[in-house]
Amino acid sequence: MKLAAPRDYRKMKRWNSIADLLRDADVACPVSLIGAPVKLGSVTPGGCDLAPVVVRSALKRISAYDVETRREIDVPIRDAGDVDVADVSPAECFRPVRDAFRSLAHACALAIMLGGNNAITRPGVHGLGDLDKVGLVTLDAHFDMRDTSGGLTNGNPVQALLDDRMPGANIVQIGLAPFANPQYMHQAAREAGNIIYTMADVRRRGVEAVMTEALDALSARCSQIYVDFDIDVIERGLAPGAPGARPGGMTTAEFFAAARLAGAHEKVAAVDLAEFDPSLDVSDITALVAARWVAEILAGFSDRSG
Ligand SMILES: [Mn+2]
Repeated sequence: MKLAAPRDYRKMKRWNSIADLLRDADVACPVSLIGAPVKLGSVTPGGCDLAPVVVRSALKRISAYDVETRREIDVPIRDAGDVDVADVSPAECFRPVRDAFRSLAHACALAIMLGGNNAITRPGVHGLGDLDKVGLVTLDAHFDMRDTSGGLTNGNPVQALLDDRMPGANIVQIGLAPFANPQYMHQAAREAGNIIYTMADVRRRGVEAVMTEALDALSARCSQIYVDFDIDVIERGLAPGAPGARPGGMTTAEFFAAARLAGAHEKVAAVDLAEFDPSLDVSDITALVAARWVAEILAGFSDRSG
């Protein structure tokens, strides 16, 4: 009996990772990535500045092949490096982060910013342009509406944007955790006109329904949408490297589904991942969550028609 020649799987054996999609800073690509390692001004001081390096390294462990859709992600990513903001306050980082992110976002369809703490979100949103026309979705356990009179922190980017006259109706907040926010902030968010979905809303309706409704609502009134993924929206046990995370938060599966929908939406021009502190991580759990988040954004982006 003659045996068929074995297929040469050695030729197919290459492990393509998401890190293999990164290109140099001078190469034009549909998607761009920049690090903004802001750590000062954190309500809980830590090592959020370490995240961009750790996430890029973890991308090597994320295969570019999505077994569920049977598709290999092949979107090249312009890696613009990191803005030099590890030792400056949120107030001082505003201009360099906004300007770097603005030039990045103008040159591509989707710009990804790796924090850093959540103070990166205000300059990121300004980088897209006129606040009347920009929508913001936050996935965050917190309103991030601490008073700004004592200065900018990672606890007040949303309040700071409202102070900048961003309309509350342009802001959707998803995943707010019980017993993690004060009453006055909820009141202030409602009075500003922010659209609010608590963690219970996400659980009852499903993250896809909530995220789709949020993006549709902002599409109707905004020309571009920025989605801020504060990793502390995730259940603390599933994201130990998120200093603000609490038990009872979002599952990683829900977080990934939300990321894929954000990546797929034509009006989403920018996304950020904030509040990952590698110095608190356990067994690389949060690093791998953050790295797969990048893959999910890209998988969504690959679904765009244009
Ligand atoms: Mn936050």
